[in-house]
Amino acid sequence: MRELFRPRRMWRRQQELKSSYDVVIVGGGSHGLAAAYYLKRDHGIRNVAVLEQRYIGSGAAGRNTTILRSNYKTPEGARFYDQSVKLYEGLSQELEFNLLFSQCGHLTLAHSDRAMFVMANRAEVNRQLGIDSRLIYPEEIRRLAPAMRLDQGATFPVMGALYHPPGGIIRHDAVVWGFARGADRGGVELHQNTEVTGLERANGRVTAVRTNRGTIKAGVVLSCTAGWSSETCRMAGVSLPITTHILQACVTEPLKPLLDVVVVSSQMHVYISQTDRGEILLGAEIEPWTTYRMQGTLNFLQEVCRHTLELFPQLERVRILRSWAGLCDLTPDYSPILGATEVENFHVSAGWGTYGFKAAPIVGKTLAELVATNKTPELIAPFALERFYEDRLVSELAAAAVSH
Ligand code: PYC
Repeated sequence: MRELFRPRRMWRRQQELKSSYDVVIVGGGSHGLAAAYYLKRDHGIRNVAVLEQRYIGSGAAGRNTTILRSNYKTPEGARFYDQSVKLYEGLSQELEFNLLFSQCGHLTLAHSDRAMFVMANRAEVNRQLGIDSRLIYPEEIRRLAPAMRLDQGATFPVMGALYHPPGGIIRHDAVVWGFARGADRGGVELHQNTEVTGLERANGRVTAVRTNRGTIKAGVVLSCTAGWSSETCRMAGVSLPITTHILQACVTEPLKPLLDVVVVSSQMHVYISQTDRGEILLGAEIEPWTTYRMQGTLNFLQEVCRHTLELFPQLERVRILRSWAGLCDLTPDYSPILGATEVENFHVSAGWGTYGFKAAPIVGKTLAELVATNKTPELIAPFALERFYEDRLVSELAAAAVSH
């Protein structure tokens, strides 16, 4: 009998699709699931379906390098991601799901006078918004990352770093599962293996969503499909200024604890952290060609290892276990496209490039508010699609180590 009252470990088994929902969310990744969760939590909206073409978290949410931070370049960006980190801080407790969030700190290395200048500027913008972020020098870097090579003999000697203590890593699958279970407990329906094949429109609105399991009516449609955003939005007749690229990453075999901070080098286009399992997680720059083909390359492995060994020569004999690629949807200013579109009841979360995972909770919360109130929250107003027509770009160019 007690079994009956035990909370569900994950989410309910898939049901039949209903003929209509108040809100249909396309994309069962971190953004779509967070939106579903906050629709119920903040606004009591539960007649919601999340449609995922494969399995929950099979897209960008399960392919990123798990880094969270808010040390962005623009006030609009830094303010926004700061709210996200703050929500992440309370999420394990709120979702009753251990997300393994480790605020171990984030170091962006500077290898030139120019980089030192850029980092000092970023620290200034961050600190004006109350974000903990400062320029530090080799002595302090050595204390934070004793295993890292800091001598002047390196190809790119380290002159300093932007240090961001609240940054860190979180278990990405757990974030997805936690939001999915939270949304499910609130009554939201999660439909995996449900591919959206078309959107029907009338009088400037989306009226129905066509899927491989039938057509459903929708009051509001949210597109949260990351790398596939251009395709989803095209179905609604919305054209986005996005190009799609792949980003690759890999992990080594597990090692004893070696690195207790996230290390990023913009000049070498590499970011390095150690997972809770002990693997060294390595990421590199975005591939410059546009593609939807998530195929890894040998060149990526060679380059990411070459740069990592510049900083950690002791890893020379460590084996790479796995590598993977994910899709990134890049906008011209490297900031997202978030909120309403010219189609009245069709809203988007798109254009994240490599920043999407960091933003999941605040995207979910603000999109839920937009749906519930029909008003754009002030925090996301700078990221409206119209900015590209009104020349109001929010440039996050070079706010990451991924050649954008
Ligand atoms: O912006 O922190 C970042 C990041 C890491 C990997 C891709 N982007």
